[in-house]
Amino acid sequence: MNNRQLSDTFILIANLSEIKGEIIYKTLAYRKAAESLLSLGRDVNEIWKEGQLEEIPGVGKAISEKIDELLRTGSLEFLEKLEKEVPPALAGWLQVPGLGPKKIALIWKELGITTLPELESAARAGKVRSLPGMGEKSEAQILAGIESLARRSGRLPLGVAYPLVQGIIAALLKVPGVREAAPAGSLRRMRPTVGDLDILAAASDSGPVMQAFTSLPGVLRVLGRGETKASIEFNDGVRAQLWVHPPERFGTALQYATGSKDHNVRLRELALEKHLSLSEHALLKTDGSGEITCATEPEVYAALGLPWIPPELREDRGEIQAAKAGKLPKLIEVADIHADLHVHSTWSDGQLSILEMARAAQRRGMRVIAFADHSVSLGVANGLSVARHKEQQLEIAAAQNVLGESIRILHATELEIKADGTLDYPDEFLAGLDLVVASLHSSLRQPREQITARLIKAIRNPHVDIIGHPTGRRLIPEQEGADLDMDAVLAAAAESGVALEINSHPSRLDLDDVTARRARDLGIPISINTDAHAEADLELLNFGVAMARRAWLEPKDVINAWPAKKLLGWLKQRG
Ligand code: DGT
Ligand code: CA
Ligand code: ZN
Repeated sequence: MNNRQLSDTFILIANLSEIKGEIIYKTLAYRKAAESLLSLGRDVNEIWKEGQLEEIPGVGKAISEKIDELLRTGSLEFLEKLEKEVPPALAGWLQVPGLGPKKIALIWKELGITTLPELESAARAGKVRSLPGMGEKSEAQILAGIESLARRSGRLPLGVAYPLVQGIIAALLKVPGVREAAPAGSLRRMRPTVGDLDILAAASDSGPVMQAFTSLPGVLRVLGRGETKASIEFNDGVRAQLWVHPPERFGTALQYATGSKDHNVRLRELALEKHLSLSEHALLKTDGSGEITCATEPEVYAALGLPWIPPELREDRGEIQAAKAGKLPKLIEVADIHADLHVHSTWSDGQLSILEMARAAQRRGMRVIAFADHSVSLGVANGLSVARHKEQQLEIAAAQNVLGESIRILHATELEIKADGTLDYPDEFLAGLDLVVASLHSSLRQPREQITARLIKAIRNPHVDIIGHPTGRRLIPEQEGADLDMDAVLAAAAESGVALEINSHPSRLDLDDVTARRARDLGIPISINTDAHAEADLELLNFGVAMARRAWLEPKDVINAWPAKKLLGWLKQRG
C-alpha cells in the first residue's frame, strides 16, 4: 500500500465511524493521520521499515498499529468489523454537500437505503422530507448536493501531486545518462489541482529512462510509449507522462511541456511574427536556415525577444503582453515572507506549544507569528473561552520572554463567524487582541444572499484584520466553497481595509489565484498564512506563495512580506 491508499483507508474509517456515531475526537484523529500521510513527502513503507511510524505527525500508538497491520497483511480487521456495522457505500454520501453523518445515519436506518442512486430516487419521491428533523428544504439541498457532486472535477490536488512528482524525479535522476529531470505541465505552473503529472527528462538516449519510468513501483499499466513520450497509470488511477529530449534541447522541450496550451499558442503566434516556428521539438527558422537550439528556457524566451516568464504566470492572462512591455511583476517569493499570521497551538487543535511553534517558525526565518487558535464555538477544535485566552496570554508572554527580540509573538484568534452572522467574542474583548482572523467553518451551504451578508458583516467589524480562507472551499476532500457574491465581498473588503487570506494549506488554497488578483487590483491587502497545526505544516508556505504568484502579487501586496514595523503599525492602526 502506498501513502495515498493508506490515507484513503483512514478517511474511510473516519467517515464510517462518524456515521456510526463515534465521538468526534476519535474521527478527527483518523482524519489528521490521513492528511499527514498524504503530505508526508516520503514513502510510508520506508518509515515503517525504519520502525519510525510514530514520528509521523498525528500518528500515535493506535494508528501506527493499524498502519503496521495494513502494510503487513494488506487488510485491517478493525475496518472489516466496522464495514459489517456500517455499509461502506454510505461513506460516499459524505461527499454530498449538505449531508452530514447524522443525517446519513437517519436516512439509512429509516429508509433502509445505502447507495447514492437510491438516495436520489428517495429524495425525488419526497421520502426524505418526512423524516424527523428533515423537511422540504433539506431534501432539496440533498438533491442539489448530488447534482454538484456529479460536476466534480476528478483532478488531483496539487498538495498530493507535488510529492508524487518529486519522488518520480528522484527515481529518474538515478538512471544512468539522465542529465536533468523537472516537473512540467500544470504542476510546474502550480495550479491548485492537476489533471495528470507531466515530467521532462534530459537524456541523449531515451531508452533507459523510459524503461525506468514505465516500471516505477505502483504502475498499473503503460498507456503509451514512443520515442520521446511515455505515459502510465498508477494503481490509484493517477496518470503520469514523461517527455524525454536531448540536453541541448531541454529548454525548448521544457517550455513546450510546461504550457499552458493557451500560453503556448500565443507564443507560437509571436514566433511566427519573428519568422520562427516553435514546436514541441525545436525552435526553427521558417526560411529553412536552421534551428536555434535552447538548452535552457530563458534562451527560448530571449529568441522571441522576451524576458523569461515565470511558469505560474503562463496562463495567457496578459503575461506575454506584459513581458513585451517590460512590465512583468516582480513576483513574491517564499524568502520575502517574514510573518505567519495564522497558526494553531495546543491551546486549540494544534500539536505544538506556543514556544515550540514560535521556535519552529523562527528557524524558518519568521520575525512575527500570530497564534490564531480557534474561538469558543468551534467545540470540535477545542475552541478557547475568554477565560482560557487570559491563560494563553500568560504563556505567550512567557514564550516571548524566552525568545526575546528574535520573533514577535502575537496573541490572535481564529474567530468563528457564526451561522447567524454574529461573532464569537464581544467587541471589547476583540479590541484587546493583537490580531483577529475571522473565518467561516460552519453552515457553508447557506443561500448566497445570507452567507454573503454574513461574511460582509465580519469584514465590516473594525476589529477584524484578516478574513481566513474566505470561501471555505476544500480541495481535499473536494468541496465547493460558499456561494458568495464575490463582487460584493471584494467591494466591502476594499472599503473596510481588511486583508483577505491566501491559505497555504493544499487542502484549501483559498483565495484562489483569480480572485486574489482581483482583490489586489482593488487595493485589498493579501495575507499568506500556513494555518499550521504542526511543525511540518510550516513547509506548506510555498503553496500559498505559489497561489500569490499565480495572482501576479508582489511583496508590497502581501502584508506578511512587509517589514515587521510596517505590519505591526498596520495592525495597531486597525485597532
Ligand atoms: P492538466 O494536466 O489538465 O492539469 O493541464 P496541463 O497544462 O498539464 O495540460 P496537459 O497535461 O494536457 O499537457 C501538458 C502540456 O503539454 C501543456 O501544459 C502544454 C503542452 N500541450 C499539450 N497539448 C498541447 C497542444 O495541443 N498545443 C500546445 N501548444 N501545447 C500542448
Ligand atoms: Ca498535465
Ligand atoms: Zn480555519
